[in-house]
Amino acid sequence: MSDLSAEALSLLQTQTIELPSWAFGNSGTRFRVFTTAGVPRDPYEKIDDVAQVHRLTGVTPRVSLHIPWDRVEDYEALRAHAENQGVTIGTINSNVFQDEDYKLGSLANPDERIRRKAVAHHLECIDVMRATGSPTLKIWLADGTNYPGQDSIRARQDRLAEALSEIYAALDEDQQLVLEYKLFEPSFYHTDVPDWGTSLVHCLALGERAKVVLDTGHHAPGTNIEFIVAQLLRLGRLGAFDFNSRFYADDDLIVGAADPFQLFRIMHEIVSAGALAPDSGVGFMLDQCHNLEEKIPGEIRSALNVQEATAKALLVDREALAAAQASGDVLSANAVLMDAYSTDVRPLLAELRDSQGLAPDPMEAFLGSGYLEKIRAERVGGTAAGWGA
Ligand code: LRH
Ligand code: MN
Ligand code: MN
Repeated sequence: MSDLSAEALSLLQTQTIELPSWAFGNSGTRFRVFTTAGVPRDPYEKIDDVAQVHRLTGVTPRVSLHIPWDRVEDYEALRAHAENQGVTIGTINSNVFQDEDYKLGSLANPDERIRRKAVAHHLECIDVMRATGSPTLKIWLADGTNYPGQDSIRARQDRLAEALSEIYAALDEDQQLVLEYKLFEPSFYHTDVPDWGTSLVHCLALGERAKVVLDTGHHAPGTNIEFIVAQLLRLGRLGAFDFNSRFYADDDLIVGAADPFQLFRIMHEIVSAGALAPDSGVGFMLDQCHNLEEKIPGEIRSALNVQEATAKALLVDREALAAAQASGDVLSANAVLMDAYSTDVRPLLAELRDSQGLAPDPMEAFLGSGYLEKIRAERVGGTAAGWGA
């Protein structure tokens, strides 16, 4: 198929992208949560929509849940529902940022009672992992301060390290923890886990089953994200991506929309390190909100953007690249990458889908399927993604 080697094609076929349950609910800005007709009313219906994206794209067989946004009575029933729909439950995200008690932080809070409450929430998440078969606990903390002197930066790191080690110790042998970082927001003076270095320091102290999660929206403008990817892969500590696009801050726009070239450069590092294989331990997840566009088409577009960037990265002529690099031929080396990036891989992917019994154009297939009309008629009173709940 096209210029892809048989090996590259089989790697492309095994790539999977995990979808966030919250991408399917109503969302908005800090000014307004907008409503979209037909959005899911509960976690069961969010899973139905994930399964619909998977049926059409063939590459999204897992869903991330966020607790308590996706809290249900019976998690085993939720797991069975997912499996009946042909998908599984992937990462469990904790949430210690929407409770009055967490005003001054969660795991790094100066108040022992609140730290205990935040640890207990993570233990609940580990129970949810057991019931749903989820292998990964994802932690993102809103912890930080707004004013110099508000709290001790160093004491907060110590409290955080202690709380994380308690959570890590509660994991089963076949479970892992991924720690997400974010430059700023909601804290504006300092954030307790602001960068990959801080996340890595905590993960190294915890043990081998603690890894860094890289949200592409959580960096300063101009940050070379593929450098971070290469470094974490080198150290075996890249646990997962939260893919999305940013123009300014944590915009949560469709991955590959703002900067498809950056997505390609990231995937080039992944392919170069052999980290695309399903057993590489790197999770490819989306973390997005569709404020203006329809949710399901937004997720289809996102999955296709990741797939296209991956196909382009697989097209890189690695032998020619290595030769140009070894001989110091700067322009030829750059041209090898640009040739791959400039290739239109859409026909190749359409052909691949056709060979897998899928519609060549998943977006067109979805829009013609009647699914949107059906959920708009059936689902009345859909829920917010979480932010506006
Ligand atoms: C924080 C974040 C984190 C949360 C998600 C909803 O900005 O990226 O991953 O869990 O958004
Ligand atoms: Mn994220
Ligand atoms: Mn974010």
